[in-house]
Amino acid sequence: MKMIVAGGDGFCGWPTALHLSNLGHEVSIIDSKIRRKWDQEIHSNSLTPIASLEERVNKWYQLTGKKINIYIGDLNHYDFLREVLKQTEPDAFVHFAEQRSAPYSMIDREHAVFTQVNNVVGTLNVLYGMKEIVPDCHLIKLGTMGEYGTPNIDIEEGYIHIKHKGREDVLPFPKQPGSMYHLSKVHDSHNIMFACKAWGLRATDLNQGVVYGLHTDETQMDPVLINRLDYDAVFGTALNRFIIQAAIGHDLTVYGKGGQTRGFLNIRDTVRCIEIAAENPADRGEFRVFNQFTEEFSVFDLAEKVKKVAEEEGLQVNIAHIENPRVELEEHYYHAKNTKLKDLGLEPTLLTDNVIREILHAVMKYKDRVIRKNVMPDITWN
Ligand code: NAD
Ligand code: USQ
Repeated sequence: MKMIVAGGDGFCGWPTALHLSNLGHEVSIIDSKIRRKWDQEIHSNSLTPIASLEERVNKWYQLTGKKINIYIGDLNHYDFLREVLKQTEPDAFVHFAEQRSAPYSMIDREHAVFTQVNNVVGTLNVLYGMKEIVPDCHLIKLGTMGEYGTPNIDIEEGYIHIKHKGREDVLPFPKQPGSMYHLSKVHDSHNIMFACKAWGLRATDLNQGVVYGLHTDETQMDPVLINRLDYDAVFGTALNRFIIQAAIGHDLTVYGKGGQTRGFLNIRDTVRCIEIAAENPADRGEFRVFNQFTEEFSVFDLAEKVKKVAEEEGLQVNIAHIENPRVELEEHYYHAKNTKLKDLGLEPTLLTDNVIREILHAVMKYKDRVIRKNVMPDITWN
């Protein structure tokens, strides 16, 4: 298949581009490289030293003989996007290219507006580009489990069967997102659903949980292919942050009570989920939603798991309940369905002690790169 991976220089996109290329697909990356500029803006860095995108794809070619094309540009620039679609004529468009940090979107009005314009307009351009140039292309869009929030009922995969005043229907599951970033994903979902209905496009919205880990089989092939790994309070996410905090002797930063429960998955499963979605495309006119996570954990449970493994490795670890910078429930019901990807063949990588140990060992190599002042959160929701 001919595939575009938009956001292919990022944490999920880079390993996905390699994985799809390794499977024999013809991969083209679109990325504006803006993620690297956000590191400069917030004076932070990837824990791992990452090569330039050009060096990365050259090394991949040297190692495998497989060519990944790169198109440097912004999805918000429609003329650029049209040109790429015309040149590549993709069968699938994998869309990771958004501003994905909740704290970044909550810095101030400018960052909220930027996040929503970047994400919503970028996705709208992809929809119009597909309609105009490649109407049969399958859009595989990264959404988030955070679109649903934490309702006091089970979370279904995209749609819920409702009986109301003697009538019934299958309707989109209610959305209660928890940040300006998560809201942008809800807006995207609505726009994609409408485009599928109105223009007969085909789309899969992957409501992904929090991704942890770092390596995949492909990124491990050479140090130049290493993935980025975020640890700071703006872009770092719960489990990866805790492992890195344990490595540098920092208290594990559980926000508030720590009963916040979310869906999680290993980056190795992210790349496999994209493969599965691509090989089983949605029908024309279908807006399909998969919940892309493998296990549910509360943040306090995760901190305890990390503490146990790190102590077995001879590290001293303290769990701190710090004041929660976010507005969110710290104790709540959480149970979400995630059967659709498993029905299509996903075999989950579970979070065993050994998986945590492997990530910890990988992280220890680079722990001196951590800028400690970036670990504690300073962006608040209110
Ligand atoms: P990332 O920030 O590491 O990568 C995103 C990439 O997209 C970056 O390389 C950036 O330069 C690029 N980009 C952003 N806006 C762009 C634009 N307008 N035009 C072109 N390129 C642009 O993020 P990630 O962690 O790889 O996340 C990828 C996607 O997966 C996001 O949509 C995110 O919402 C979703 N997701 C991530 C996680 C997670 O835990 N990392 C969990 C659920 C969903
Ligand atoms: N948390 C802590 N301590 C930390 C960091 C986070 O207790 O040091 C808590 C947060 O308060 C929150 C939970 O952990 O309750 C998850 O936070 P996170 O920063 O790990 O993840 P989140 O902000 O939700 O965002 C990440 C990605 C985003 C993706 C989302 C999936 O950055 O792109 O959409 O995970 S989900 O959480 O399912 O919405």
